[in-house]
Amino acid sequence: MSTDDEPVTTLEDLRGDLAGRYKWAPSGGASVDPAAVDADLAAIESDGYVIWENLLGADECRQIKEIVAPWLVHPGRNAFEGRRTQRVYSLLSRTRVCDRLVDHPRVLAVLDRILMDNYLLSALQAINIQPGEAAQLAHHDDGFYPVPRPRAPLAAATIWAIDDFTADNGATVLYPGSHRWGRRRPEPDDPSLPVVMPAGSCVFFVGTLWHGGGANSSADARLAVTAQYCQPWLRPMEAFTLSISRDIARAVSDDIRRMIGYSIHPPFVGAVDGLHPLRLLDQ
Ligand SMILES: O=C(O)CCC(=O)C(=O)O
Repeated sequence: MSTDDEPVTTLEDLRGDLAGRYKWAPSGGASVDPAAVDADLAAIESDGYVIWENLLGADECRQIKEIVAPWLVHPGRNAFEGRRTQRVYSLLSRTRVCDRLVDHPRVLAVLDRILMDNYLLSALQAINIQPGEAAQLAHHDDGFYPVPRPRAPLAAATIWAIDDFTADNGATVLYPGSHRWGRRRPEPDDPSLPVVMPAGSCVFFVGTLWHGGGANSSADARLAVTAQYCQPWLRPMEAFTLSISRDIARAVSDDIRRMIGYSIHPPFVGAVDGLHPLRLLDQ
């Protein structure tokens, strides 16, 4: 598989792209001022998260709300999903209206530094927390990968406020600094805070940060969209290669296409019949 005549003595020697035709290219995150990314990373290193206010305009939030509303029908099936919470999975296979959230340059710029090249989209969901919902079980998003802590994150998440997030309507609750914890869980005395932010804002946090959806004691529902990402050598939560048609794979951006599995983690991970998955889209 080596593309040149160099001898191959370790897998490192095979790091080049599997197919010369489909070269890795920088993500849209390359357009972000490196000083802004440095500041984001410093916040993430210190606290485990960073908040970006007003990345989306009111019209975009309204559009997302209108498109998603008809699918918000089923309550959660267990306490984790939330019995008074509605979730819409696989948003990418349903609508293009959230694409801009998934491949937002600010998000990709941070992912480019935290995860390995060819990181994957692990989930894209709408989460609507209704009045009367209790606080969600605290968790960290890469907790289902059986790799002991403390450790570097294996994943990262964004939660986009489509409605204003307030202290009493279910704003995500974070445990700042908990990304550094070892085997412990949050306890009642651990400092936590609700991510109060206006609609159109986004909180980014690493997969090791403890958090959960907040209780909603207000009179209104709280709509969010969450996009989650993982290392390219892990199995994503949602099997996008199965849920997304090839027509949709052709329609999305290069970054999204790469993140839904049309990419290779060198030297072989993600190959289809021994070839680069992008060849499927040439057919
Ligand atoms: O809805 C939220 O604010 C958080 C949801 C969450 O963390 C999850 O379901 O994994």
